[in-house]
Amino acid sequence: MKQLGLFFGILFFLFSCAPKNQEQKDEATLKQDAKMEWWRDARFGMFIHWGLYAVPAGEWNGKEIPGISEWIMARAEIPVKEYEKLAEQFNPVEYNAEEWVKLAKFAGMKYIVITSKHHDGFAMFHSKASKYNIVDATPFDRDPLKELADACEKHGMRLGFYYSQAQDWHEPGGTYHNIEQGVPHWDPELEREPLMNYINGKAVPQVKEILENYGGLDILWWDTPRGMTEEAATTLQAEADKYPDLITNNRLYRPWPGDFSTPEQHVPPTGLDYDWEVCMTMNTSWGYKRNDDNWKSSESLIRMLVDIASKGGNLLLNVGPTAEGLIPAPSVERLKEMGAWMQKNGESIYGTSASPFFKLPWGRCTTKKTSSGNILYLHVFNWPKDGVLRVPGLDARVKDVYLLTNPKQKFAYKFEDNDVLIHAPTVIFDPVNTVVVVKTGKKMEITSNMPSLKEGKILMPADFADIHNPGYGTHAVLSGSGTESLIQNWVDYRTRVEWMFHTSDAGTYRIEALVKSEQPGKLTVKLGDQNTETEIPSTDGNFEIISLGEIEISEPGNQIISLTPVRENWGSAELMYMELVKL
Ligand code: H79
Repeated sequence: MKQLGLFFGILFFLFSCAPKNQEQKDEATLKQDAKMEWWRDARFGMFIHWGLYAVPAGEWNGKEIPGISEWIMARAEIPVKEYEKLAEQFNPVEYNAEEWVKLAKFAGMKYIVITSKHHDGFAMFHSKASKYNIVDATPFDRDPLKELADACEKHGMRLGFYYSQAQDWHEPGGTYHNIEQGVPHWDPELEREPLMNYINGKAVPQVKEILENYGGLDILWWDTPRGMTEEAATTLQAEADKYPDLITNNRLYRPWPGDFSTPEQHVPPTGLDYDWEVCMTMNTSWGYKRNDDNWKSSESLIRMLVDIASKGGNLLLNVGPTAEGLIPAPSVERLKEMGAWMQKNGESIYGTSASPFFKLPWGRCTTKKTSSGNILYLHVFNWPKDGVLRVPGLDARVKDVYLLTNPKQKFAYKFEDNDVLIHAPTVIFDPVNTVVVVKTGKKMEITSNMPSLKEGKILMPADFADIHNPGYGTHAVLSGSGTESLIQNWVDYRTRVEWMFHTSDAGTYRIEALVKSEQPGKLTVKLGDQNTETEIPSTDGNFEIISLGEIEISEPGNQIISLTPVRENWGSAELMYMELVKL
């Protein structure tokens, strides 16, 4: 095993992707590291979508409007003057900023980002630049963002504001979703003006207000640069630049670096080589939507946070408070359950780095470097039924193995070939995620367990795949682990399934897969610049080994192979593994 690993030449060194030595870094990188330090350590924040849209809560004139609640004005094509009237009904007297901050804190969140103005153009703070704001236009005579800023200050919570800089459906110069296609604004009464009128007349003054009046924001979160121009972007960026510690995202313009990138409603399958934050809803809508009961389970949310941390990213998890000013009960329940887990296991999340392993069939890993060595936090989602937790390719002096929630609970371990086998009693400590801590010496090397050529075959199980789901759409999911792992609910034709593998032999390979499908479909198999379309027959609801054609590998080494449905010919499929057979 060991020789094979070396032979493949795919040794992965721990922290190989982590920052270089301090001496080697230039001044700009050091400054950026210092600015991002708290954010990188935080790992978990609360997104709050709160605005006038909480009043209709997804319904207009007695009809349910499809889609996300904060988009109701555009989706139901509500005229500006009519939408404005919602302000008269918006009186969130139950709002208690301190309760929200305490809840976020209990959940283990280290920062909050709240909508100061969404696409509807309504400011949730007292603005002198536009009367269309919560203090001047509603019966609620308070500035909720001032109250939130004070509560955050009091409880040591970092604070950011979301600001929709481009889309402003209320203003003659603001943009809207289909402006770039030349579609007129749905309200003919709203006479058009140049973008810069709105930028200079409202966006810049309001951005100045939020940056100046709320005790120094930590984050400014731009959104949807539809219809933005470079001039508009640089004008706004000039305001942000006045605050050297301010962290901003990449959504001011397209493309735009910002300080971090923002996968929305999906978790990237692997880490990114840039700071990143997944923003995610607990149900479907961001803003409060009365009939949106599509709640994710607490278990899947905890695992999502762990998954993201194991890839080196942050999770900004959303709540959509009601028009009364309350965070909906299902959200509170989930945050409390996440908090219960985080209070016991937070050490394995905060300030950790990405996993040094390729894939771990039983779960995830996060790491920390200490003065005396390394800590591996093994997050076990699927507790091993055979009592053996295999840590693949770990070459290090193991000093201690114990349960994070009870350090007195030690685990026996042994080395076998290149792996460390931890003796895991059959009792499951935490069915959601048990964290086993492995302390090692300073020297630690990890050999990748990437699928590779063995006896003429390369086996790529479902749980070694990277599933690239679209943000808005149906998500394919992975269930089970090891030989029981399975990609299910592969319904969306935009979902791409991809494997990385290694081969020591060039040549022709036959592709086989164990698939279940109800109806025939078509897939594109892609490797390098080879694209071949191949048919998937109906398997009548049974798992069958099917052939996906042949591919040519011209050079040995690491490869990526992907399967993408052909749009017109896709129903759904389940997949257990793919195998390449050397011809
Ligand atoms: O604030 C949240 C969303 O309101 C905002 N970003 C997050 C953080 C967002 N704006 N646009 N999108 C997300 C992308 C979604 C676009 C769509 Fe549509 C909305 C697809 C379907 C509804 C707009 C309406 C474009 C097509 C129809």
